[in-house]
Amino acid sequence: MVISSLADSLTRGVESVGDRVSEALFEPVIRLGVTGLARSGKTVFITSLVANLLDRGRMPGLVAQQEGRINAAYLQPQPDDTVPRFDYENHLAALTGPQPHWPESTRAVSELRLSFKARPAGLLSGLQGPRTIHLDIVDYPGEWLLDLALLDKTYEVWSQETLERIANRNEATTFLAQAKAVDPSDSHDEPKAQSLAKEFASYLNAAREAGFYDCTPGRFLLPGDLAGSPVLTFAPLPVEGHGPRRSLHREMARRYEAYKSQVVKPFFRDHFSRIDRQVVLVDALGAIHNGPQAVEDMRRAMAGILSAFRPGRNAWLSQLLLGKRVERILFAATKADHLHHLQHHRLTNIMEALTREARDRASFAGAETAALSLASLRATTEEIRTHNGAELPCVRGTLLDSGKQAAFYPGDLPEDPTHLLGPARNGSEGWLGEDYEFMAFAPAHLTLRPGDGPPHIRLDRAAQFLIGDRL
Ligand SMILES: Nc1nc2c(ncn2[C@@H]2O[C@H](COP(=O)(O)OP(=O)(O)OP(=O)(O)O)[C@@H](O)[C@H]2O)c(=O)[nH]1
Ligand SMILES: [Mg+2]
Repeated sequence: MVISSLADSLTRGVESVGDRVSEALFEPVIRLGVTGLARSGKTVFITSLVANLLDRGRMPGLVAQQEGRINAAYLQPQPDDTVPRFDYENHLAALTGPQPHWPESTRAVSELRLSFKARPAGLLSGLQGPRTIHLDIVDYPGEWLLDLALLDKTYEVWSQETLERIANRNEATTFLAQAKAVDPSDSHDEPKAQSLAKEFASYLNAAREAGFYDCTPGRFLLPGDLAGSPVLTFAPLPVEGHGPRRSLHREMARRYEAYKSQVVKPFFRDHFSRIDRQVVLVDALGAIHNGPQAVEDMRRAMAGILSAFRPGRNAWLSQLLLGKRVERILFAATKADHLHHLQHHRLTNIMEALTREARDRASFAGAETAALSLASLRATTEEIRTHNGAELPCVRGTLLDSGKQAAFYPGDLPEDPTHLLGPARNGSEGWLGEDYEFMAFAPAHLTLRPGDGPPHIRLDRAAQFLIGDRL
């Protein structure tokens, strides 16, 4: 245990020295982490961001672009040979091809390197030629960050907390019945362990479908090549003490520990520890549509995610990071093209309030944070419609289900975000007096002018916050 954490921090030390040397002497590298819970819009965000950084006609908010200092941007082979490449070309073809469609769900880590040739700002700009700056974009599931909380917990504590939290969820009924029916101090029985793990995984999947955000351990949702292996064959059980040798309890606890050391820690060591800038994408509109419970869950998940960025909270992680920290974190509400721009500031207010609360809750001191609402790929146009004598700011687009064009009014977000966050925290069943509908739109047919990337909302502002100061 001690040896492995020592080794971790040594590797990290050598690497960061290497990073710093190459940064000082050669070409600076910015590692931008892009995360968010399932379906929050990570793939579309990265695809459109890269397309708009390659063709910057729609990026006036990126200061280096506005000052004419970016001479070129181009894709390059990424530095990490064992991480899958982000499939930029195929995702872009899906979004902007003759039959535009949203890209497939991804759910694993992937990476892409974009390099800039840019002249420095200010006084140096006339004296120095263009420098090369690399932007390494790393896409990873937000659920993996929530797994950090497991590192502090024993199997027994985790079991108890999980069983309590899910006790009243319909999605968990079958699993809970099964967990109650076993005696964890019975001797270990593999088919029983497998059946419990399988039922727990189907609960997690159903919970995620139902809009819950606390669906950890994250790898249960996206097992990949770990499917069926012992590190994913455990489940929370009503346990006390240590359990007798060779019992189901002991074996479950052993696997839970293996999950922590062989799944959670390697992710933090190999990916998380190297990130400089981070964007956390949040489908806030989707949560609002799902009701107060979902909004409250989302707030908790944001606090959980932020606590991974709070240095010092976790001894293992602080040792791994050796004082290095993520410098900037952007919390962005995605899919803002579901709202007329008259309502965008309200969505931003909600994100700001959520971020603030999440920060307070994680008693966060560290990175610079900001909140924003954006659309990575704008799928709608705006129009004002008169309905019962009132003017409604609507958006128009192609409905994903039927392929028909429709104008759509999603409901009136409150000017004061506490009108949403208050009921969410107080456990209200539904929103008072207002219903929030959000339709799924298909991506629009595009005819792009040369030099323009795909249409978006505030992607340039997001890019400026995340990397603008380094260009
Ligand atoms: N209207 C609109 N819809 C969007 C936008 N971005 C994402 N979406 C919708 O959100 C869905 C999920 O987007 P993805 O980018 O695939 O999300 P993800 O986070 O990569 O999802 P996973 O890979 O499943 O975790 C898309 O299929 C679209 O329906 C946007 O800018 N505008
Ligand atoms: Mg994806």
